[in-house]
Amino acid sequence: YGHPSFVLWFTGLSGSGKSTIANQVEKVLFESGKKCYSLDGDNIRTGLNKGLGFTETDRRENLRRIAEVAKLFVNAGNICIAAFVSPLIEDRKQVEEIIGTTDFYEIFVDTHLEECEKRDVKGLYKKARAGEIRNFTGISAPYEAPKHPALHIQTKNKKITESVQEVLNFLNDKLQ
Ligand code: GGZ
Repeated sequence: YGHPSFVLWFTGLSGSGKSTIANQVEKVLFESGKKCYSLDGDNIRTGLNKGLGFTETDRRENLRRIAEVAKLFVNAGNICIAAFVSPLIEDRKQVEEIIGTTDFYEIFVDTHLEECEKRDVKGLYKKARAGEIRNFTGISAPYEAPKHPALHIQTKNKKITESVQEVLNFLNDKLQ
């Protein structure tokens, strides 16, 4: 109550910046009095989805449960911000079906693989190239870019704050 509730679903490669952008958006929304809650690998894969890995089957189940949780947060009146690689069109479609199309906004954080790999903040790309991590998105597992995202952020030559602003502009009329 007081403001609409919906899910902002960030999809993109590991290291694309989706969590960073999502967290900044949450901060701004929170400070302007919105009820929001963020879901990401850190609070989901360590708890509810502990035990799920990165096979297609496990990712699908990971995302299905996250969608169900996101729906609960929406029903409780929140803006739910979810940041997951969610690499397959089919799986994101399942997510949208669970949450409901009218409450679901897909945001594509489009950072080229070369850039993600160059940053390699956690050293995961290096491990994936060395064959130490299997099914790594972009290296040994597919990433299917959204064809019609609600918002497409191209991060090349953009500061984080500029990408955050694009999300806030997108939300502006939804939060009037
Ligand atoms: C992709 C992996 C993998 C594999 C571990 N493939 O940069 P990060 O570290 O923090 O984000 C990635 C995160 C992806 O988890 P998600 O729950 O978002 O994935 S999915 O939506 O596909 O279920 C990365 C790390 O976990 N990670 N192994 N093989 N990312």
